Amino acid sequence: MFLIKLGGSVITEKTKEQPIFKKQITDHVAGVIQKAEADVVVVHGAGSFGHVLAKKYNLNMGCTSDLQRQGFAETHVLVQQLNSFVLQSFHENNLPVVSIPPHATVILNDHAVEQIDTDIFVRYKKNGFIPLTFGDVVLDTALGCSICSGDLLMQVLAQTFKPEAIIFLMDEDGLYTSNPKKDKTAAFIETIGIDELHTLTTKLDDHADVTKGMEGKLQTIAQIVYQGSTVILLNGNKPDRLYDVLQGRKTKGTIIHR
Ligand code: IP8
Repeated sequence: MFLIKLGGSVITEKTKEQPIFKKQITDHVAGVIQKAEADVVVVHGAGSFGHVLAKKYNLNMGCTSDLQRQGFAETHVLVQQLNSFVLQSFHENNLPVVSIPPHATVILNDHAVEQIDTDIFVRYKKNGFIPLTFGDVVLDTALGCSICSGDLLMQVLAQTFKPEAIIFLMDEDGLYTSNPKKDKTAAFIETIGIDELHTLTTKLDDHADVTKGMEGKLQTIAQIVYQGSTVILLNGNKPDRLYDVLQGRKTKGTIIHR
């Protein structure tokens, strides 16, 4: 099976303050998963539906004031809305998808997983469903509340399902030696080991979102690869590449290995 993360920058306009869902591209990704008849578990990021408010109310630092609790609720409403949009898109593409919301199934303790109901994912999957979860606001024993990123969920679900490949769909073709949006000399990386990954993190960390941006993402990916899985980074705006991977074919993307 494949574990797939739809990055927030693929399914939302992440550079805009206003939450805008990118329905067309989400439909296209869902259509590719349907066409490939792939066995999948899907996670999606929050993009502009989560990071703007989470930052405004400093939610990753906890919920200690009434204002932060209001901020938690406001963020909860928006990420839940995004999840409904993604759910609808998958459903319209005839995928038997079911939403598993982290705010009701995950408890963190100072950002680390204290409790998560992975059994519900396993059971839905055994019954032929596609579990769909997402970056969300959650309870945190030490902090009151914090943010559970989709990347953290990928790490936990990778341990649970031991997928043949773990795919991150992002808004670039994969990794580059430097930020391709700023540096024209950036060279594309087809394959990289986790040891070298550490050398890239600082160079790529230009946009800090509440879950530590690219640096946080690469740290989590390194953990996933360390646990024994291969990670593939693909351009989510070119869903045919996802189709190739789901069909076991080679395509343009970055493979991260031990
Ligand atoms: O986009 C963040 O999830 P991510 C979730 O996967 C919130 O990092 C609520 C900001």
